[in-house]
Amino acid sequence: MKTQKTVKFLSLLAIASFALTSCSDDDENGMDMPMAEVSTKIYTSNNANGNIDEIDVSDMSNVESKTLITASTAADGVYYDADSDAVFQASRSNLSLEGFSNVNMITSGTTVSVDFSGTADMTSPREVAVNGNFYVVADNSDVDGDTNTPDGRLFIYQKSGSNFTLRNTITTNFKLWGITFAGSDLYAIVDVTDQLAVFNNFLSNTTDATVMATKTISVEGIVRTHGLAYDMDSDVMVLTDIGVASGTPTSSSDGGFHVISNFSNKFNSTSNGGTLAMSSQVRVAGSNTMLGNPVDVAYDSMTETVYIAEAANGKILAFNNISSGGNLTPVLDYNLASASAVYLSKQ
Ligand SMILES: [Ca+2]
Ligand SMILES: [Ca+2]
Ligand SMILES: [Ca+2]
Repeated sequence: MKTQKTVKFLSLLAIASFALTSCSDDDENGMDMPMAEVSTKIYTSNNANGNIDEIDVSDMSNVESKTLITASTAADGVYYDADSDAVFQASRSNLSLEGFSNVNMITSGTTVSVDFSGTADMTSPREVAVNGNFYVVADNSDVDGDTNTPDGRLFIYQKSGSNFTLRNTITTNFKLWGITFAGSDLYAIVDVTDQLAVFNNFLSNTTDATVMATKTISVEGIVRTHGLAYDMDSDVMVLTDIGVASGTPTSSSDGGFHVISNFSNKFNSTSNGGTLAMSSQVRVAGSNTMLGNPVDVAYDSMTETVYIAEAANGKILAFNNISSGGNLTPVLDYNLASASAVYLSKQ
């Protein structure tokens, strides 16, 4: 990613330099550029109206946002590709991937038409994880017609031009929700449990098949995990805990999230079927947090900020100063009914 950003920055510099120097190609004054500021944006999807919000959190004291009006009425699993300036989500009303171009140019409230589309293969799409041109969607519908046996499907799409083509489908022997790539490995939370699974070299599974996770561990202190975010540069994993999903008076304030630093080492040293101890984690939860059902998460390692899609309370939340955990008050409280997914993009 860093290489891509550098290439993009250099090409922008080249364009700006060309514009400034006009026809003169030996003028070095084009390098007299202002320092590029880091722009931090959050992209969200939701199950209330299916629209996509872009929230500019570069300056947390002056947050700006815009809404792209989509034809979908419910969506999950959002992703932004900075190189093509396109945003993608898994439509739960159309049961397919959909993408929208020229995001930077679109003004808030614009009704957008689908520029990238896939076939409607899915039943209940949730999180999206991207690796190159491969877009993996977790589907949490029952596979075998018996809701008493846990299972799920991972739909592997390949993006080519404006189309997503279904390459193959992997069936899991557990219920799915959040998924994310760490290099070639795919991490998946085991829904309705406190467990985290990994599939090593996930995309090497090129045919329709049932595939067992390479390793599954329990995460102490979590009731029911749902969303996850992994940052490779800092080696930090963040897992959400939705507690009780619904039906009790505390279900909208019983959530939290866990931050696991030095994650690779801790995961590798936990045996298959073993438990990663609470003492190796930091937990954020409590009455100040507004965490009830945190269904998805993104992590900014540069500012050590955690972004949460909070479904029960209808919000996008952000937390910083997370190192000691506890009952933190969010630094961002952005209303988004039935928030389902959040994605971080820094440029
Ligand atoms: Ca089943
Ligand atoms: Ca809850
Ligand atoms: Ca996400």
